[in-house]
Amino acid sequence: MSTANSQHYIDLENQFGAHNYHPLPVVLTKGEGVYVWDVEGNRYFDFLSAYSAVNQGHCHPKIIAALHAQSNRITLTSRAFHNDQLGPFEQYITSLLGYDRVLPMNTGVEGGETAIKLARKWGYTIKGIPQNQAKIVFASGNFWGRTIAAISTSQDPDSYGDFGPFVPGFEIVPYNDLEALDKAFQQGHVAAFMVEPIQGEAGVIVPDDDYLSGVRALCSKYNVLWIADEVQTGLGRTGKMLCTDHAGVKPDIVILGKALGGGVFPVSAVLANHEVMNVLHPGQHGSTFGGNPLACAVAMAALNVLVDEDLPANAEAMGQLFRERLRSINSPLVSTVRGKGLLNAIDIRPFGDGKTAYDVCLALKQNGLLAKQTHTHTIRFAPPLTIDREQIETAADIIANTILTIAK
Ligand code: IF1
Repeated sequence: MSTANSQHYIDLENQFGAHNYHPLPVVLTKGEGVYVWDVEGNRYFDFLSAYSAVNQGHCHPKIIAALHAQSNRITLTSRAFHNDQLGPFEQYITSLLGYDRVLPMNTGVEGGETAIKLARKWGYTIKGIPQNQAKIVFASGNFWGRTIAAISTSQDPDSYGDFGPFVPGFEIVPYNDLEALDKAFQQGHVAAFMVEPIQGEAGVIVPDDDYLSGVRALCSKYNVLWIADEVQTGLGRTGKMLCTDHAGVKPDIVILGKALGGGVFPVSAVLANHEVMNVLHPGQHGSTFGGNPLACAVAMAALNVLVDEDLPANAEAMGQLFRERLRSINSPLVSTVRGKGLLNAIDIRPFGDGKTAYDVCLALKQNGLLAKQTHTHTIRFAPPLTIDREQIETAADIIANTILTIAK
């Protein structure tokens, strides 16, 4: 356990770190499964899972074992040379998810940038779009990271404010609106449509049941690549291995990140079939750490855990139970409950003297559960997918009791 108290660590961050976050006032020092502990020894349910990067639970023994074993052999070779982990990882993930090829990167946003480069190059060299006229369509409310390209598609002033000028060739259509998408595609020169199957940061926005199949049909009709950003929704989070599996449709490009690294290492990946992936030739894309042997060993263990423990199915079952419990909370504070699998959220009506979802999160922390608000009135609940029935019921009780007492 740490020797100093929480305030000591918070003061250090305030004095020496950039203030680009406003964390909940808790200092974590240990994680195991669905639980984390602060430096005072208090235990909490982790209902954020590092924004769905800890789907397999904190410090999963099989993932830690893979990390240790590989770290004692070789950790980084660069792609200037081959290594004995990359090929097996590529074979495993492409066969598991049903694509011909994979391009490994590190962070989710690098996955997004990679997908956009692939789509643009495919647009020029295969679809025949005139040079520098390729358009990529995004959905309003999207969030795919913090790079200049990623904030160029954002409608959130906190994301894009004072960071211009922005990347050209991006268009925005309303989310969950097939008519608007059809119209955008009719303008021509569209290389791709990039969209989250469920919008995470926007507040766990679940589209209509026919939206994803409609996206698939329109992209096929207009010869537009469908890029599914599954960085947050993928790898079991919504009750299927990929969120698009709920609709039984296959995007042309899938972006994975977060839980691909098993909560211990940054690993992202872009999957596509030959026609798309083969537009890239040596020297046209890459990254120092992309596909490093340590990342590949950890990612194979992370995927193995999802499959061996059937975590997508557990997420589906525990998610249904969780939403039922949340919907039974009889409180004027809760306006909506929504989600799929173990990606859920509730909207909190302002209460007391202007209190919001953040105040509910503070109270939840006092009661032993860590969660994060998004956009003032929404609280996202995303525990590790390893959570069991007893744990999800205990956590739901904590949430219910907190909400029922906070407004008194
Ligand atoms: C932060 C949000 C979540 C993502 C989707 C790509 C990325 C993300 C759908 C980029 C990243 C993270 C970023 C992190 C907090 C978190 C987040 F609140 F910012 F929006 F999850 F909702 N696609 N999301 O959600 O992946 O480059 O971060 O590995 O920036 O504060 P990354």
